[in-house]
Amino acid sequence: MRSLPFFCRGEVIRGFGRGSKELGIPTANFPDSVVENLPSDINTGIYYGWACVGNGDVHKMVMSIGWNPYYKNTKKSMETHVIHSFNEDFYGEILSVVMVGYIRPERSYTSLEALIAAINNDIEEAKVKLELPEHLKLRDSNFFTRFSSDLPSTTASSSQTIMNGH
Ligand code: ADP
Ligand code: RBF
Ligand code: MG
Repeated sequence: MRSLPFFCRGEVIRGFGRGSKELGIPTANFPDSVVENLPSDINTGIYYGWACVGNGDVHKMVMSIGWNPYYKNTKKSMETHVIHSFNEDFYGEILSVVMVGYIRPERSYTSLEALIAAINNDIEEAKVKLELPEHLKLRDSNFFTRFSSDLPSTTASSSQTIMNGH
């Protein structure tokens, strides 16, 4: 996938309200505008990378892009599970992410337990892979440090365009 690493950011919106929190794995959903702007070589499936909420710390993340075959969604979604415990929800905040690697395609599982186990495997894989020096470098990129709600939005979005041009 030529487009990796892929940098993007957007507002955290309400998802399907299916309560992935009940699975113990909340996912922050991006709006349609972000999903529609994905480059064509970013396939559906599960990715890992770095994420930051507002101007907060940068954490490891896993992301699912697609139609959640287990649930047979009709709408393509892009959902990020940040590997960190937050005290509060952050709907309406700006989530910045860099997708650095691909893990696997989305699958339909025969039980909810099997889906949860697969997601927990993805989280473990992401934790290990992100320790590689080439990935740690992206955590420190100025894509995260140059984003501030104090900056004019043109500055914030032009840094995103520059980063995706590598
Ligand atoms: P929804 O269907 O609205 O996306 P979820 O059950 O997937 O609902 O929960 C997602 C929400 O949980 C996020 O939008 C965010 O506000 C909150 N949240 C709390 N902790 C996390 C986390 N570690 N990763 C992602 N979202 C989290
Ligand atoms: N949904 C699927 O239907 N199949 C999958 O293989 C799948 N893998 C996921 C992997 C990760 C790391 C995450 C965060 C989500 C995944 N999901 C998958 C999406 C999951 O079904 C979704 O987050 C919940 O339904 C809540 O919207
Ligand atoms: Mg969600």
